[in-house]
This record gives sequence, C-alpha cells and structure tokens, in this order.
Amino acid sequence: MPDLLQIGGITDVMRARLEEAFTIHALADTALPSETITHVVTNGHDGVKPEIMDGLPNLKMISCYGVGYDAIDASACVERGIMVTHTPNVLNAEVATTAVMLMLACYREVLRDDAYVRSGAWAKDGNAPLTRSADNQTVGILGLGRIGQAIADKLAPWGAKIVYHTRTEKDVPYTYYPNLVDMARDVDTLICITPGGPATNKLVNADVIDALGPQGTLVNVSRGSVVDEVALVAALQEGRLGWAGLDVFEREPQVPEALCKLPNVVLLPHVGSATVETRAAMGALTVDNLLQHLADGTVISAVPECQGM
Ligand code: NAP
Ligand code: 8YV
Repeated sequence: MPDLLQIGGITDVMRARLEEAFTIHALADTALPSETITHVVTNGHDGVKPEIMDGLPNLKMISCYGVGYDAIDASACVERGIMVTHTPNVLNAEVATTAVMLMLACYREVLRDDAYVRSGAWAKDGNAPLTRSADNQTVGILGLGRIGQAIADKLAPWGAKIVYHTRTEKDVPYTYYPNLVDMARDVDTLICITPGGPATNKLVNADVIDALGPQGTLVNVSRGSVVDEVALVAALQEGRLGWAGLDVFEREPQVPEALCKLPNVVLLPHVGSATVETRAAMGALTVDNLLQHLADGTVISAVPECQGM
C-alpha cells in the first residue's frame, strides 16, 4: 500500500477509511520512510512546513482537513507538481454560526450576565445592567467569499444592513467599500473572514480599529494574522474599541494574558467549524480527495493555485 504521512489529528472515521488504502505514518515516527511517502493529510493549522516538504522527494498530493491552507506553500507545491486540496463549502454554515454567535455574545454580554447569575449577584444586587440590541446593525464583512456570504445570510433575520470589503467588487446587493478604513468608520460591527497569509497580514490595523471606534464590535473568525493583536488589545484596554469576539489568534494556542483579563471580549479556541456534524463532512471530503487521487490522479476540491494541474 502507498505511504501516507499524517500531520496533526484525524478522526477515527477518517483513519479507518484511510487505512484501507494507505499505510499511515506519524510525523514523529523516527523510521519515517520519507522516500516512499506520496500523500500527506494535514490541517489548516499544522499545514506542511517547508523543511518537511523538502524531505519528501516523491510527494504527489497534500489533502488539507480545513478550507484555509495558509500553512501550506501552495505556489511551491505547484512548482513541484504537488496537488493540494482543501474542504470548501461544507463548513460555511458552521463558521457563519460561530461568527453570528460571537457577535450576539458581545452585544448581549452573555459572559457577563452568565457570571452575574453564577456569582449570586442577581439575588444580592438586583437586575443586571442593560445590554445593547444586536438588531438592525450595520455589519461590515471583510472577505465576502463562501463563508462571508453565509454570514450575511445568517444575519438577515436580525435586520442587519450588510456592507463589505474585498479586493474585487462582487455581484451582490450590498454596498462595496474599496477602502477598509472607510468601511470600518461606517459600520457597527466588523466581521473578518478572509484567508490568512501575507496578503491579509494585519489588514485590521490600528487605523481600522480606531475607525470602528468605542461603540464598535470586531469579530474575527478568519486567522489571527489578519488582525494586529497588539493594537487590538491596546484599543480594547483604552476604550477606543468597544468589544471583540475572537475565534482565532496570532500565536495559537497562546492567547495574550492581557486579552484574557478584559471584560469586553468573548474568546473561543478556534472552534469555528468544530462540531461533530461539520467535522464529519470535512473529514469525508479530506479522505475522498485522497482516495480519488490514488484511484485516477484527479481530485474533488483543489485549492485555486492547483486547479489547472
Ligand atoms: P473564500 O471563499 O476564498 O473567500 C475569501 C474572501 O476573502 C473573498 O471574498 C476574497 O475576495 C477576500 N479576500 C482575499 N484576500 C483579500 C484581501 N487581501 N483583502 C480583502 N479581501 C480579501 O474563502 P472562505 O471559504 O470563505 O474561507 C475564508 C477563510 O476563513 C479561510 O481561508 C480560513 O482562513 C477562514 N476559516 C476559519 C475557520 C475557523 O474555524 N475560524 C473555519 C473555516 C475558515 P477578493 O479575492 O476579491 O479579495
Ligand atoms: C479548522 C479552519 O479548525 O477550515 C479552516 O480553515 O480554520 C478550521 O475549520 C482548521 O483547518 C484545523 O483543522
């Protein structure tokens, strides 16, 4: 059977299916048969480090268990004729739910009020302070792609006015902002859902955060690299930004202590797609891509860079 290198975790269902077609090797295996590895299964966080890719001379395909593939150098893969696949679409609804959940949790102070009940403050001090309504807000989506559109759809029942910023204008019924600072100035909430990588590094900088302002809410479900975390913490501490709901961080799983101490943030451990149902769908597509490539050299969901291969 061909040799498959596993980087990062996979589910039992994925393993059982893969074991029928491949011999699976763990990255930590000291007797790793580097010369014969033809396929890699990895995820959006671990990716494939350049030094690992360099050590696999016969690598033909990388299947990423996730849609974001910024931890894999897809251009280098194209040069070497290595196919890269990912898991678009099957997680759109789940990640959109996470974004909306973070937005609602910020507006309605879910964590503060949960603590209010648990601490006994309700009985001791009376009703909790009022919160802000999440209805009828102007929401700016940074990255109106597959997931961005799903977020816009999920926000419709809340009467949100959707506007967006991307590099290219889309054929959608929402106002387009070619300039991100201008959009941040005009919205109540900014939701980040672009890919990570150099092109979006610290796109949400101090200027964008200041434009969002003291009444503004920032939600990040994209990658930690998209937001300047130092600028974000300073703005939240100084009241220049109102609230932040974050699923992703610059140095996961490390989260700045200063962020953890703030009352005006909701923090999640990168769980945007992490439900049993959605991970099953992502896992199935990850394995289907590997098995199809093994069978006839084609794949179901190549990353854009590899679509001409
Ligand atoms: P997609 O369909 O490719 O959409 C990406 C959007 O970002 C497009 O609208 C694109 O438009 C825009 N964009 C790209 N580069 C940009 C830039 N430099 N400036 C402004 N806009 C830019 O991707 P998707 O499937 O929606 O996924 C988006 C990302 O979400 C993934 O890559 C991943 O990083 C993240 N994600 C996170 C989780 C989680 O668990 N938190 C789960 C899944 C995905 P233009 O090309 O016109 O700019
Ligand atoms: C996963 C993600 O948690 O798909 C993505 O881009 O960020 C998440 O769905 C990640 O890929 C790790 O598997």
